[in-house]
Amino acid sequence: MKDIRGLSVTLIIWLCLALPISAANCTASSVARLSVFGAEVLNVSASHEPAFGDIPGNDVCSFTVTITHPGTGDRVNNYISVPLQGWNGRFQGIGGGGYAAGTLSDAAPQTALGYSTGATDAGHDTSSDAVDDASPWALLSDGNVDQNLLLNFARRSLHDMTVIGKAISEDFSGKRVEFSYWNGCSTGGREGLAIAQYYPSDYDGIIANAPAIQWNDFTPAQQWPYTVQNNEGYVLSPSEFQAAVTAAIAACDGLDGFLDGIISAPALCDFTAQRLIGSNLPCSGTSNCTFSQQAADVIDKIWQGPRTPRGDFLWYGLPKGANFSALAPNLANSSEPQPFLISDSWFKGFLAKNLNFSTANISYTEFTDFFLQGHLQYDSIIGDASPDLRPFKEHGGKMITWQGLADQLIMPQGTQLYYEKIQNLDRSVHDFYRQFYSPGVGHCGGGIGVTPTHQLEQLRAWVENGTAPDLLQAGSAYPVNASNDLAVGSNNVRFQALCPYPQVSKYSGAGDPTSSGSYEGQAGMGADMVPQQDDAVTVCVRTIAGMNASALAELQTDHCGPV
Ligand SMILES: [Ca+2]
Repeated sequence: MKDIRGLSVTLIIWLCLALPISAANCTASSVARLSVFGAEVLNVSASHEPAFGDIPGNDVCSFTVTITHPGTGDRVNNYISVPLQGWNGRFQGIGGGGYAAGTLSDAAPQTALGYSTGATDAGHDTSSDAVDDASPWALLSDGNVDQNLLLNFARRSLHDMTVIGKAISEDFSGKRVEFSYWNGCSTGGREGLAIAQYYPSDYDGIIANAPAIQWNDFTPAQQWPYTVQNNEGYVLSPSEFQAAVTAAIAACDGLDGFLDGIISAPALCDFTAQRLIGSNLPCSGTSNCTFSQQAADVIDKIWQGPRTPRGDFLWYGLPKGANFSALAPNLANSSEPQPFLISDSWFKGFLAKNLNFSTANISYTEFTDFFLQGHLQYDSIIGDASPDLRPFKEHGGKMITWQGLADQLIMPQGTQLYYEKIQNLDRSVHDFYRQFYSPGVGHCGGGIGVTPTHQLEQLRAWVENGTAPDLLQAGSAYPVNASNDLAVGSNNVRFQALCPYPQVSKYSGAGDPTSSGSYEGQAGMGADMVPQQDDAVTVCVRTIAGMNASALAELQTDHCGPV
């Protein structure tokens, strides 16, 4: 009898687990276990969304959980979505971009894949305007930074959301979260690394792409092109910028051994704009028809990166080959230089602490002062570059970063420097954290180079099966030697596996570049952005003409040479 009763209980539990959750269960009362240490839950609401994100069949229950940290007056919204059917037992935290702590639109494609998802607004707006501009929330009053909302944005809200997201996933489904993943790029990449540092047990796997870590270095560095143009009294035209990018690529393309319109060995590229002086430019109206000494000086200062008035290093400049248009935008019918909105907002709100402050008048000396003050005031809040990842490693966490080597917003040199610092503390970093760099690719994508195609799947294989990503599968919608303006649609036509840093991808120099048989690993010069003492590393390349079954098998079984 006892055995039969036990069997019945087992059967009932099994039936409950196997049954899809009814839409009628999608109510706020269906989740009971919401306790967030340090916060108070103000409200929970639930809504059934049969086509979440306008994806047919993406049938989810979406919860909005509003919390506050007592005494602060903040109201933080957490957006959790759980599939009604086919939940895969995995929770995925969704990263943000710019000043938005979460990108809500990124959740729906992931619930369609079976994940439950979570994103937070960290107590301030997540709309597209809020991505570029922190002014609605930066200050409580002039000179008075809202440190609480900054802390929310930096890290606290990420953990709160994760606690809430896991609890709701489990309460609503009646099953436990088996694995959890963070997925983000840019601000989302910074958030992933902040979680690894501050909340090392929150996630089993973290995607931290093009991470906005070293916030107090790269954010002022984003303002450098604007400050240089103002201080030098010279506004570069789009044709001058483009001439510099085109000439740099032409000069340094072949240093990696393969003329493909991509600089894959940026550390070897010593091209300067001085070589362009006197060359012809496309011109119209009042724009210059000849490349001037002044234009060359301004571009070389931007490439060099921010320096103190006496020339001391502050941070890296834009990689050669990266587009200038993001950090040095041009407005039609304007003869004034324009700032990058995110860094300009940081200078006004958090450094000058005055939304009416004119950043156009910042001298080189004042720039250095702001740079150093930023470190002093905010490194402990939003530096996010502690290299000590031992607790994350001991938790068993695995992490992958990829970044474009032509990133036009966040200097990949900083990301590599961070990896070097981790490695200096822990020589086994490769066992739990790997970085991959995509030549010819911009910030979180864009450009003619290859970008990863199966990053989350490869991270899952590492976390759940112990299959480490010796190569990261990647693809490009552009054929070899395509120009940026060549429209080829959104489907990938070329595939290549990226090697983990500090190994690099390099063409062997012979044969058809669209045939995998033409490629082999060989020794060559490193493409690290930060020059190393010994720059000779073993490199490997596998370019696959089509992502067919045999190509995938090759990617999954092949290995790069030793570091
Ligand atoms: Ca090349």
